[in-house]
Amino acid sequence: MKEQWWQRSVVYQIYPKSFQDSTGSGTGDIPGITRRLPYLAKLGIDVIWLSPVYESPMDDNGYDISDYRAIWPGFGTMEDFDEMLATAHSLGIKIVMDLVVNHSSDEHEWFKQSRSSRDNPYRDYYYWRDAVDEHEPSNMGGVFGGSIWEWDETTQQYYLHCFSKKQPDLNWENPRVADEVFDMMDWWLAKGVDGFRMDVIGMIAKDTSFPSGEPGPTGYAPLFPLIVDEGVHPHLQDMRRRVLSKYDTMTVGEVSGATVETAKKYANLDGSELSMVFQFEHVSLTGDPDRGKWVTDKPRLVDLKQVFDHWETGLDGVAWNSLFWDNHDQPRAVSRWANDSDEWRELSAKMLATCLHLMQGTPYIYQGEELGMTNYPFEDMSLVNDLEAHDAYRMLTQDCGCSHEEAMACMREICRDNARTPMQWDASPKAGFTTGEPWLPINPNCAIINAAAQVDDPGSVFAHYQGLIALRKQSDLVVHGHFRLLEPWSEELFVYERELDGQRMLVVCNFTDHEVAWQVPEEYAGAVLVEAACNYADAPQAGLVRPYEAFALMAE
Ligand code: ISL
Repeated sequence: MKEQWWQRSVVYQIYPKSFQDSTGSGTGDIPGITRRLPYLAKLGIDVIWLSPVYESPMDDNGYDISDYRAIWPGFGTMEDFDEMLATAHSLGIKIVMDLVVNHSSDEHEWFKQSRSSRDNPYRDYYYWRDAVDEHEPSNMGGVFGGSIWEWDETTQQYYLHCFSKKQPDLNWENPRVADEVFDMMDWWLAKGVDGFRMDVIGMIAKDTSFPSGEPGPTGYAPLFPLIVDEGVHPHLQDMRRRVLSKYDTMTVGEVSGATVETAKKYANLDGSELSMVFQFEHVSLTGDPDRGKWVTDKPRLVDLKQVFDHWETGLDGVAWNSLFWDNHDQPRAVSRWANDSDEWRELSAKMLATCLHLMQGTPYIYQGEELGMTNYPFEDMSLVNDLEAHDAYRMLTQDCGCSHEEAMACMREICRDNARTPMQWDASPKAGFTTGEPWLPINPNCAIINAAAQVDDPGSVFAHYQGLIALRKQSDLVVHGHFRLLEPWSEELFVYERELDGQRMLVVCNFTDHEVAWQVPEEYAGAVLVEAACNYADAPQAGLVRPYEAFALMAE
């Protein structure tokens, strides 16, 4: 099968509100991104995934779009966008836009029309239902808490919103919705963007009988039975035929409930739907039926390895996966998966990078991850912005009986704002992010963790990422090699092999802060050390793996 460019690429995700402010507003913007493109070129990444920059009332930081063909003025203008795209292309960097079409904003013209009367031509762009016995049509709860139904006084019906009530779900059963979306995608692709990351695309098909379920402690039933996975694929195949087939794109489907089996449809290498899936099984290993993801437990390494093994071997040669620890919805990788103490932060951040970047799939770096940025020490909710976190705090303290301290411990471990604090460019009090008041607090550790201190330091986390990115570009084994998990039962080591045409690579990562006795298998005697993968300055030691050590060996 012919290699696609996105199989050899490394993606860098930009969350525009938090990347670089160029005006002093306290919020990042597009000219700020353009200014920092040389930094990304130096890192060596190939593609930017740009979180939404469209016109939006910003209820969910841009994941609520009120005009798909305009830029939110806080981020700049369409001219700023065009300049960013042209500059990125001149540096050899592609830009993939976020496409949020499971829902729009309630301030989108379509929804304004839709809610104006029952016989408006836009009525069926959304899901409207009558009350049942003066109650909501079903009892499912939304992703951000509360009901999925919102009552509309004017037309005396409920509308569906799986996320906030300002994010009404688009009705993909109406063919006009697909027509509008495909036209809009065509418009951006003709402009020169290189593809789309498709927000919750796995949710666009619903069981429109709108079933009810067994309610949990919040009084609402889980949402997932509403989603009809089989219903999504015809839409994506249609999208491929009508739009994507005209361009050479990278398309990424965010499908939180994807399984290895469904991913073979979403991301088949036959190119019938999308380039790759972005799924969450490895970041969903903790949680609680009542509290959802809001727990402080750490995932078990054995479980993590099992999930990676399943995906790596399950998709090999058939479909393509995304590799990530972090994104704008997840806590910071080094805090969540490794060790953000002063003693171990750098070493363990590099270990995580090696572990992920040498697997099969397209690696994603979330802004600041390449510096080893950490979670934020939130003490109370006053500095937390995210709407999901505020709902969760209410649920934890009111429905689940948690104390304030317990709820805040969950926030510090899990909440999305950990990832959204501003990018740490330098050691100044505002981290070089803004000259104004930042929209979210800047982590005080910017005095130590910042780009200026790392970009020219060959021993930095940044340099480690640089090395891994460069390695992928010149190694067929890293891109295409078959994966084999070793030591599946070790609670301490993540060890795997890649193999391609007789060439083999062994990757060894210690996920603990202590030495682990372990012998490199004999067939690697005389193998060559892969420098870019190693995080200690000196060679690995015989018979043991040092704390948070990562190394790789290549054998013919
Ligand atoms: O963060 C989550 C809730 O704990 C995820 O379940 C998340 O909501 C889900 O992955 C979908 O995320 C995407 O769509 C949301 C938006 O808020 C997220 O930022 C986006 O990544 C609604 O558009």
